[in-house]
Amino acid sequence: MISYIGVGSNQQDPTKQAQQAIEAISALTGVELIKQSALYCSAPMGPQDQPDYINAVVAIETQLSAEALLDALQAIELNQGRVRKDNRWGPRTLDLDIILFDNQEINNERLVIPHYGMHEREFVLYPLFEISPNLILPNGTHLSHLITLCDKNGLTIVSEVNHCS
Ligand code: ROI
Repeated sequence: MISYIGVGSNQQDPTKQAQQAIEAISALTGVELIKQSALYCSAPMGPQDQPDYINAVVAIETQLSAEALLDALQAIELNQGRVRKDNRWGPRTLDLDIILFDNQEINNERLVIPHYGMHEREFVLYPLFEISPNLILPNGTHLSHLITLCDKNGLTIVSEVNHCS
């Protein structure tokens, strides 16, 4: 089953955090990394008094259940120093979100898939579009359509001439 994971960080060397997280995901038992997007620099969504974010999306093939995958991703977050505070919209060392899981819609206490915020998050849609331009969501919406509705909001691909955080 193909699943897409969003990676985000704006603390403690975000580029390194993102790269290390992608390596950790690819090293998970029962997970094969299929594709990874470029690293993007994005303005913070939420309170503006926090650094820019590094964001990326990876496609994986996995035998794990969505819940087991979530457990594994949360273990990676903790291992990279994430402290779960009362900071829903605040800075984070590492955020790993399951954006899509197979073609499934999941809604329980732990998981809402497709990710509830993906439609309005340029830092999810554009990296996703980069690696999967023909993607269709479980409800039949084409990703290419969502992209036309979502402003880039200054999103840039990270390169050596572009120092983000
Ligand atoms: N803003 C950006 N640009 N990227 C993120 O990954 C991100 N993650 C979050 C909030 C605080 C909503 N803002 C973000 O959790």
